Amino acid sequence: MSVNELVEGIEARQVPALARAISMVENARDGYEALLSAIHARAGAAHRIGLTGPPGAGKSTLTERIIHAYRAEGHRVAVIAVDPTSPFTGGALLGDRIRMESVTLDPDVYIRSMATRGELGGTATTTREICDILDAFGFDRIIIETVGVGQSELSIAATADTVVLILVPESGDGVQALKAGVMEIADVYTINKADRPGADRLRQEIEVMLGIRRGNAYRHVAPHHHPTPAEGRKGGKAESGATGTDAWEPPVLATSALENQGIDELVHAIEDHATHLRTSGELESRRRARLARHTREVVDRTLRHLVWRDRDGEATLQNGLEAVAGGDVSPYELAQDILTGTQREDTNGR
Ligand SMILES: Nc1nc2c(ncn2[C@@H]2O[C@H](COP(=O)(O)OP(=O)(O)OP(=O)(O)O)[C@@H](O)[C@H]2O)c(=O)[nH]1
Ligand SMILES: [Mg+2]
Repeated sequence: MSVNELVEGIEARQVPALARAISMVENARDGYEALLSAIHARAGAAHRIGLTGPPGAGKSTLTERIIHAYRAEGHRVAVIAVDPTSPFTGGALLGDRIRMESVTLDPDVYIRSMATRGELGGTATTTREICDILDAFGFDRIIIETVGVGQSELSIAATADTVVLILVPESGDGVQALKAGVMEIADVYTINKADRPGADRLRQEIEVMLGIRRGNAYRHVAPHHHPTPAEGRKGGKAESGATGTDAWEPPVLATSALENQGIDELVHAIEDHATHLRTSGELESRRRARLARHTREVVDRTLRHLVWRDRDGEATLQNGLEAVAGGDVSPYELAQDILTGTQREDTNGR
């Protein structure tokens, strides 16, 4: 299928074209950037929801519940399950597919798993691009499920408009996760497995923690100055949720995906946040920031591809390593060779 055929297929909402387009982007096959460029103008209507939390927190079970809730409202829902730990597709994700079977026969639900590949990096970038395709295809709610609360998972979650952090009573890492910088990124918290003991305590702990953070944030604001909504919108501070009269206060919810409890409240919180983003002008500024970041990342990725793939940088590195180890060539000279695509033939001659 040519790029044009894929674009037409996406416009005609043909699932095979969608699947092929996603594979093309995932594998950075020839023409993928032309494809993304062609569909770019069609994307932008979907609300993107990042769902993250420790392994086994119930993210997939919760996702399935959220899909049902959205379908009941007539939304078209796509899910990308990103597996940052496994270099292969399948495995745990196959498990997800089986669990998701109650929704996979619905043509307005699309579930795709994506394995992260270390080498040339950029999982967050690729995730964003796959979201663009799903968005252009006509899914209006896109859920991105990532495992873990580390930096790379958070950067993937940050590709979303609304980030939901899922914690569980027994994980005990609720407060830890907040310390690790999740606080800055989560828009909605939910304690899943609330059917188990300890959920209330964790919930309170997190609420207290969030309140303290907010209190700390206010210390840096001049005492008698209350920013108007317009100021809050224009200033960078409103983006962090710390200041501004219309700042978002992340709710801390409790759910039981297993017993189907608290799902409506969770979906409402996500939708409230979506409304908040739109009405406060933050959606616009977030998306602008995301476009800037994305463009930078595309430049970086192109450079990496140019140097390491097209100019065979790794071979140049391996060839020159002996000379560097022997002290004849400095790493900086070898780096220059890699950047310019120069093979160093007589490494002993210098
Ligand atoms: N008791 C209880 N168990 C739950 C709940 N939600 C999910 N589980 C169970 O927790 C286990 C893990 O659920 P998943 O939905 O696969 O969790 P996950 O976060 O997607 O897991 P990974 O993707 O492997 O990190 C399963 O056995 C679920 O049945 C819940 O609300 N209460
Ligand atoms: Mg899962």
